[in-house]
Amino acid sequence: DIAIAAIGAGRRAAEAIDQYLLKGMVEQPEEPYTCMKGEWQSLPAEAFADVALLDRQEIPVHPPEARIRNFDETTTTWNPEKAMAEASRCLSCGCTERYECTLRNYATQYGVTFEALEKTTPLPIDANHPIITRDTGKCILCGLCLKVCREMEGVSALSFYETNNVLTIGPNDHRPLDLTTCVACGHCTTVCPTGALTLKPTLPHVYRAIHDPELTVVAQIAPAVRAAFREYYAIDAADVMPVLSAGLKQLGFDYVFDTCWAADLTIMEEGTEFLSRLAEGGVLPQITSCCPAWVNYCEKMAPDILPHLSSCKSPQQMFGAVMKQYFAKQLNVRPELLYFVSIMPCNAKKYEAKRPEFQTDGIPDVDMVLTTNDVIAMFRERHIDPHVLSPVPLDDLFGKVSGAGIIFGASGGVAEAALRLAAERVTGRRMEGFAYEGVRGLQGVKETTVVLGDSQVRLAVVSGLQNAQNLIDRIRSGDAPYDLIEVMACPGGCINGSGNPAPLLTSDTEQRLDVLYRLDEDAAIRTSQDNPSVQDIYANWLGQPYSEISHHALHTTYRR
Ligand code: HC1
Ligand code: SF4
Repeated sequence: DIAIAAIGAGRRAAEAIDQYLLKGMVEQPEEPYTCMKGEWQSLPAEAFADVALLDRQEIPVHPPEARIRNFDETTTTWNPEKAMAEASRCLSCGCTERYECTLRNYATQYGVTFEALEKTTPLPIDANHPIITRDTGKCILCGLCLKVCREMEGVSALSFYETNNVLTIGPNDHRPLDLTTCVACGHCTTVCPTGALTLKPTLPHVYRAIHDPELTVVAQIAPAVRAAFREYYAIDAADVMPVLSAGLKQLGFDYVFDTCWAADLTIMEEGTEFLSRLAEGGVLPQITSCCPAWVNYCEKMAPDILPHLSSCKSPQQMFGAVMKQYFAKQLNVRPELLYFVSIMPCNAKKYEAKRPEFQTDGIPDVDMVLTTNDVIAMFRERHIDPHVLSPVPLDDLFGKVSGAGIIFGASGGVAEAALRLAAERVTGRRMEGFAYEGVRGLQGVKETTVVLGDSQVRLAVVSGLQNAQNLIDRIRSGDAPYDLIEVMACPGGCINGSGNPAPLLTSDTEQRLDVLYRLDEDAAIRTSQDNPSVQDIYANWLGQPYSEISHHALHTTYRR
């Protein structure tokens, strides 16, 4: 019955399914939010009755105003019967948006009136992409996905095309999305107003894990999440992580860690790799590989550039390896019973976590990725208000992070963190200043030369994949005289990832950048090499940076 409701009633059934999942009453369906375009009209009333029953009596999850806004903007009192009647006239978009219906807003703005849908033959749904479902039947040809893909991300995986006299938008050559130039950045899903492009659901998996008494559920929080979370809830930057940690503990997480710790670990490995390439005549420029959309782009569009990529796993995946190979042992639990959830500003991180490179004997290092938006949705669903939470410090063992790890979330941050290590290693002296202004800021391309003792390091930092493509062209033509290059797919870096709430103004992005640099300035530890809990993991497990154990656990090879 519930499955029928899910097929029939779109958004409301999706909510119901979430609730049943929460209570462990149904299995996670493969595609619970797929809408069949008007098919619901032929469903028996009981299908709706189930949804209504949940809405009215069992778990009052959503604020009534939000429901009313969705179904009847003029009603001021929540009236389930009326809402159900309204629902039967509602657009059956089936997207997972719960509180704000962009399509309805557009419809109002453009004065669209609705008539009963005629039955049409559903167009095939492309569900092969690891993180995105594409349902062409819901497309209203607004063109926003195409615009964001081409103009913001610089990828052009989507275009207008005509099939059987029907104009639609989709991948070039009608191929499944994953087989196009799509880098899985996820930005198209954030602008699609109808659910034609949606992210595959992750919340139900996480709810299920935190309700499973057999599992130890651990979270890591990425550097750029704190900047967007601070902005969304207007809380003090210094309080964001302890408040987030408190909220996650209330949701049921057992441990909460900061990905900045793993960013410090990455710098130990990537900085050492860079110095060894410099010393031994390795492939230069070395290019960062922590942005998964950039790695996807390289594999698909520029495989000849892959030898330039650092062999280091990203901080997300390094932390995954540490969890399953080290922390699980400390806790005395089997790796498959340690469920590791990343909280990221980025949907491509979901793609990265699913890569076969990052699994051991079929057990993923990172089990599930939530975005900042997902966590905000969970807090809303469970009535967790960050403003009234008592801050809870992050858990020990990986509890200390450096400012170098925090600035990873901004374009230029990885390069600067690496310089803070390289400067000390090359000169053999402690550094007095830590800021490298030449790599900071929101410009899409930054170039600078840094003098380290008797040596010079030539750097380029690019964000936005169209800028990366220009750089690739220059590398190919021998006109890229750099030693180290940082690439982030999203303009400005992870702070602008598709999993963070969209910044409304440029000043929001500037503020996010500012927050990370201020947290760095206020940090007790400024360099990755000074992080005592990173030093501990070398003493207790890895030996030296770039050692054989590190290579096995923390490095990879990208080739397609
Ligand atoms: Fe990023 Fe990274 S900085 S890629 O932008 O190297 O997403 O925040 O988590 O892994 O640390 C994203 C951010 C993030 C990784 C780190
Ligand atoms: Fe384009 Fe990113 Fe959407 Fe892929 S996920 S189609 S790259 S916008």
